[in-house]
Amino acid sequence: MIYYKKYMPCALFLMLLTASVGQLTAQEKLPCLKKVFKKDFTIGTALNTAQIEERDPKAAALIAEQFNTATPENIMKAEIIHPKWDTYNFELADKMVAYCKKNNIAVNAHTLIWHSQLPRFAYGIQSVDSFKTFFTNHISTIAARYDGKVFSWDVVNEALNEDGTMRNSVFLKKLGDSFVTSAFRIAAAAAPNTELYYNDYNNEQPKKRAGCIALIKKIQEAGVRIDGVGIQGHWHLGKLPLKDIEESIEQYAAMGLKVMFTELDIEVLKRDFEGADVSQRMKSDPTMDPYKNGLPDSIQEKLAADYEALFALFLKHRDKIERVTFWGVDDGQSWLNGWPVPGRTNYPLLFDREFKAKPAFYKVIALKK
Ligand code: 9MR
Repeated sequence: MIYYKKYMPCALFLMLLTASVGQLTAQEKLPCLKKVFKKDFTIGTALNTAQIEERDPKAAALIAEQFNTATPENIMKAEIIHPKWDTYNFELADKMVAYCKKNNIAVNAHTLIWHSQLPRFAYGIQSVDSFKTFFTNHISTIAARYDGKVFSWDVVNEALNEDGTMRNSVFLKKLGDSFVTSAFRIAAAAAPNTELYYNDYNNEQPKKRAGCIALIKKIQEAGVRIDGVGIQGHWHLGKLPLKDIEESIEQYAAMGLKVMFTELDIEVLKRDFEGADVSQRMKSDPTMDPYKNGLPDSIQEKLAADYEALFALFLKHRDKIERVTFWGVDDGQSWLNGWPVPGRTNYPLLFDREFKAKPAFYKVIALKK
């Protein structure tokens, strides 16, 4: 990828940061994730609209300096990019592609087929034939438009239940369980120059992993191209499933797949279930939001230790891992401030709300020293 060839010096980031927040001196050098892990895997972030439009100069400087790949957090999802049967809205996706090109960032496009964030009209389609037409047009129009402009696509997102069976989505109901293979077949024809991935959460867990392996085998046995699998990685402080993650890396790689961690964050607040099913919610009460005024050092250290253990495992399997993407640039952006309880103050990423590197950042970097 040409995007990886040119890197702006980290010193520029330092100067901007020094000027804007006044917390680093010109002598201090903040290491760059994308450079430190250059020989291991690419380092990504999710980008929201404000970031794509460069509304905050501090975020803009940090993104360009730290990351060499990015995933649109929402703007390429069907409800935004394909709001009506015959209307596509490419404005924001085009902006993202241009922004990333300018900053030497490879785009992982997200996502073609997902049961969530579908446009309203899709739920109203009655006949199977019309649904097939919607499905085919949606994938081929969007995948063809961005072929050669994005590096990869999450072709299908979250098609599985926790027990490894197929989720009872509108796609399953209308098209049957071959819809996943069909989606990859259509995407491969429309986007021959784009890598194609299956993406899910909890697919490192043994039962869901077995379902994921069976699903991908079906695609491979049909002679349809699939290049990799994404493990989202929405995990919890002190509960990293390291053994399951390691087994998953090995088993997916043994199928000839590239392995990616696609939506990494570590939740520090209370939640009584695992995963990232956006339809699940919990009641709000003050005890659910204990760190409104800052994260205690003890929790900060635990977070750093978790990230250190995770990246040590990633490095051990650097030959199989293609990309590690954080689900957001800084803690202020994280979707975990709003889910499963609205309005909490969460701390799941490597950069804080002022875009300052947290202890977890330095622990991860120190693994390469
Ligand atoms: O981070 C995204 C958030 O802004 C949206 O409100 C949410 C809506 O469904 O989707 C979030 O991103 C999800 C991703 O697309 C797929 N895996 C789970 C992510 C977190 O919910």
